[in-house]
Amino acid sequence: MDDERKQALANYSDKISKDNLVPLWDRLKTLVTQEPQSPCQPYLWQYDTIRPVLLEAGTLLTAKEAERRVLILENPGMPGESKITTSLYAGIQLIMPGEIAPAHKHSQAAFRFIIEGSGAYTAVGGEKSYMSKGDLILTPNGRWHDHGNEGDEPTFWLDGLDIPIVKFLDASFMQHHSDDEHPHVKSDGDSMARYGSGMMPLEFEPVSNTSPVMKYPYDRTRANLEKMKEAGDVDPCHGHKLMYVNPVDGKSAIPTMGAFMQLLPKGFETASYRSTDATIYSVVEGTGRTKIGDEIYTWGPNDTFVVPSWHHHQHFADDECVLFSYSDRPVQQALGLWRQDRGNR
Ligand code: GTQ
Repeated sequence: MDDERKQALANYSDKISKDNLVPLWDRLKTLVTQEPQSPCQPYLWQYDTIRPVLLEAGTLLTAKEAERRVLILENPGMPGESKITTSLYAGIQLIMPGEIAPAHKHSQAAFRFIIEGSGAYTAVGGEKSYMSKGDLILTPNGRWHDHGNEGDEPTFWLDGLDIPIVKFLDASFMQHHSDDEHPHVKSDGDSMARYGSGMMPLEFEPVSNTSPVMKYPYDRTRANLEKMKEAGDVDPCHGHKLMYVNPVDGKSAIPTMGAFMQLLPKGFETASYRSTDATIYSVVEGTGRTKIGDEIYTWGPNDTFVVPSWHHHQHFADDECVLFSYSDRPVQQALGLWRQDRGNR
């Protein structure tokens, strides 16, 4: 294109901009990319970095003052956006012995993946779920929830929320309860007994597309992975991997976030894999490394790391390792967008 036409087009763009019009021919390549182009960067947060500064926050303000005492894990590629991936949020929450994080409800769904401590609980709709390391506790959207700590240890967990998705859709509502605690009317394990053991109460009508089971305890998850390991049918890309499901429909336990747990046998090296769902990992057991693109990230228990969309990655397990992970996979699948590349394995 000659300079004269370039100038004419630039003048044209200037002229129409005052009417809030933009030529697509200047933007098409960045809007409709050949492959995912994300500002999300690979990153690893060591628990040893987070734990002491979060405990320090415990001396600076109470859980009640903070409402939720959380350090957000913010992706370095998206400063100021409170996102760990373009669609999801992650934070580490601390509740000290005797504290209560007061009851509220919101459009955002959450899960709590327990990292350290016991004696604390999350109560959802009056059912208290007590926390132990490796448990997954759900907070479906729109349900009253409060957290408390009846034990004598500080308790830490990973909060996974769909905050960026709800913000993108401009669908956020939240309310505070008139009391700090919603009445606790059901005991720990109530929903698991009713819905989570291969049986269902007669005439049960689900009230939402979120799992009615509030807690997926680690002792069960771990035992299931152990059985799979003994059976030996290992997947080259994933090791032994399970997804947390809603027993009503077999789909993701939370409709906006897929959650997974995998066991990698000692010495196992996963085959190179990529998928369009950027994935957040929390290390439960073992030490190892993950190669993302050309970079190696070395991890141990309670570390958190993020693999962006469509980045080739491989895990190397130095010990027997257990990794929890979550992503927006159910959203992409519902919209027919999800893709994976198993390198033909
Ligand atoms: O525990 O309800 O990390 O509302 C962010 C927002 C936790 C919670 C977070 C929340 C919560």
